[in-house]
Amino acid sequence: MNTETRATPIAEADKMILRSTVTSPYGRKTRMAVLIHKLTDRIDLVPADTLDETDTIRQQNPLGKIPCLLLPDGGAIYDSKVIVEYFDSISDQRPLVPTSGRARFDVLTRAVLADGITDAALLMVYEGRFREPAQISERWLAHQRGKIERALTAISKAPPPTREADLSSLALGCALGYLDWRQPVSWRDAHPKLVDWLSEFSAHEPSFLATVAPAA
Ligand SMILES: N[C@@H](CCC(=O)N[C@@H](CS)C(=O)NCC(=O)O)C(=O)O
Repeated sequence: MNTETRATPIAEADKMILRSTVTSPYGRKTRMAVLIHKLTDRIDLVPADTLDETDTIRQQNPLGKIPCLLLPDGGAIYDSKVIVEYFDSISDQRPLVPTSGRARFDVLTRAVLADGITDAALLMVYEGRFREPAQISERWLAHQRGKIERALTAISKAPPPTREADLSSLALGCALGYLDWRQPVSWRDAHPKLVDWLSEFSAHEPSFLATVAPAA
């Protein structure tokens, strides 16, 4: 995946553009899927600044969120889980989301649970980033912490497989990686099963370490 910084990216005839930073946990999920699906040569990674009102990300995804995949025909695909399913649809590798049956809904639901950890962690980080210290709501932070704690407890009882990646293992790996990186909560002491899960997953899924965020 080539990285470039031009401000108004236009997809080349046969190439897609992934608008994402290398620090976004949702972007990481899609970057892992690019590697797993061996699509690196077909995609350029172009960063986006979601706080810059002149950044074209706001036209490409009106929600102004990354990741966003730009297709050569001018179309845009978001959010991260839809992008992963799109990669499934154009790749000859095993799909990361089962195409039918109960397995599909189990993986999608577990992926939503894992993404919910990231959603809550991100809100905690944004609380510190966008508010003056006096405005920070401890009640809101505790509300988000409760979601993270309940989701970690639930997912540690039935974690995804570590040796055959699917959307939910990508989402969980990215969620735990984000908790380790930004540290909105400390989770390792209370969830040793997930600590083991993460080390097994990172040992068996090379795209996880290949997409690690730069030091905070
Ligand atoms: N549900 C979305 C969440 C994407 C998301 O929240 N991305 C963050 C960066 S990690 C973002 O763009 N934040 C900027 C904003 O919310 O304005 C997905 O799975 O792609």
